[in-house]
Amino acid sequence: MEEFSKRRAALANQLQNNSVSILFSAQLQIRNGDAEYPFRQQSDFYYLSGFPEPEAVLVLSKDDKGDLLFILFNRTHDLEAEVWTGKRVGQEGACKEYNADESHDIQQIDNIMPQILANKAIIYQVMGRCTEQDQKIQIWLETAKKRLATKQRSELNKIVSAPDTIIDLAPIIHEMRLFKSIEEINNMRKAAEISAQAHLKLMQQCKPGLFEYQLEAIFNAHCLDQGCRGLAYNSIVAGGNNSCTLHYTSNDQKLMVGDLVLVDAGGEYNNYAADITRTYPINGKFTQEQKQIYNLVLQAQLAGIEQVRPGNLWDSVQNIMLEIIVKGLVELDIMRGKVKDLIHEQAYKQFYMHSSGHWLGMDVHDVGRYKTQGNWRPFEPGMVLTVEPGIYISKYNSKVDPKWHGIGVRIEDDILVTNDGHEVLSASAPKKVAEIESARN
Ligand SMILES: [Mn+2]
Repeated sequence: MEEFSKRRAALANQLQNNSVSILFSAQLQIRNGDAEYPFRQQSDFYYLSGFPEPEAVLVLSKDDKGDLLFILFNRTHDLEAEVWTGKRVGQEGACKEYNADESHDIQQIDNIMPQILANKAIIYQVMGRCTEQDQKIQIWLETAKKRLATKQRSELNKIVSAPDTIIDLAPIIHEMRLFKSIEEINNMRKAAEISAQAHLKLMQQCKPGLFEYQLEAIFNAHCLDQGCRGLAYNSIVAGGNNSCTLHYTSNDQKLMVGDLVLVDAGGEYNNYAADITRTYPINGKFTQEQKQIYNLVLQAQLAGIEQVRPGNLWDSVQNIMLEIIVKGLVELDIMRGKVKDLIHEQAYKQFYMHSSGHWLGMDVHDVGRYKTQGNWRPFEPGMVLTVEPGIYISKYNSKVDPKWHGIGVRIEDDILVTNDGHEVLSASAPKKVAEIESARN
């Protein structure tokens, strides 16, 4: 819990005196009828509190001397409800286990929040995430103003005021979240290792005749068995031409001899995501064409990963990968023209239509800016990103020789920027042709 205290202190250092920061937990979401989706805490809220329950609000109150008060509103003990849905942390637990200075019953928040806001100058909140939450803060502010107006009349010589400035909290927290601490890196390493081993298992057990969802089942089982409480996102298991649909998630088709299967899947460990893609032949052996496309994507990915080191700019990864992919496609006579022109005209977009990757953390497409002041930002130690080039040749692309049809390849790894370069967190999932072919049981 000390880690969370440190984060609150680091955030507070960036907040102005005389301010109140307000952050809402995630809410339970209905799946259908009265059944709920599994609860997943809102990432910013978890980052600052470690608190695992819904119906909670985190408040950081910073006074005019700069002293910080951590106030948590959360559910109170309710023996009857706890019989149904399990033990709650309660107010005492919030203080003892989660280091809150004060904890109040969430039912009291409409009464207490206006008191907390009184005589403060600034509200920090995450703006525009949820209308209902934005409105609640407005109501607390209104109530605070009304109460103060009454007070002002009765205590004429006291200076009382309500906040008159609202600042978005999200960019401040998100810049912090972009740089992972040692504890966070350990969680991410674990998520990546479990997921990489799951990918290896799929390679070993894949065979023609299985359905896509059966590979998905093996992946999920391995992650849950190893301590992930869920997946970081919906798995993509795409056989044959389905691999050319970037976010294919129906996963309900039969895997056919001679096709590739693309699996983009990652477990979530302690709320930290892995995001790994591997592509391999369903019957264990690449055809000539599949191998040519695969090795081209792999060559691009390895060169892209090489660019990940402190000081290099975000777009250096995509630039080198594009050059390799376009040059390769021209050599294979899949594209025609000058490499430079094809890149400039973005002609490659019919085969490679996405970016080089994204930040990775608690959210699979994690928070953090990619540009500062209009320029691509340089890599710095502690950042984690994916590098995931792909080539997708749909059977519907009539301009291409049919021998290439239905070949969709993406290779994706999770990369930590270190002091002198990078570490591939997902390295234990095989990706060389020979490794993949020999992985089959
Ligand atoms: Mn990804």
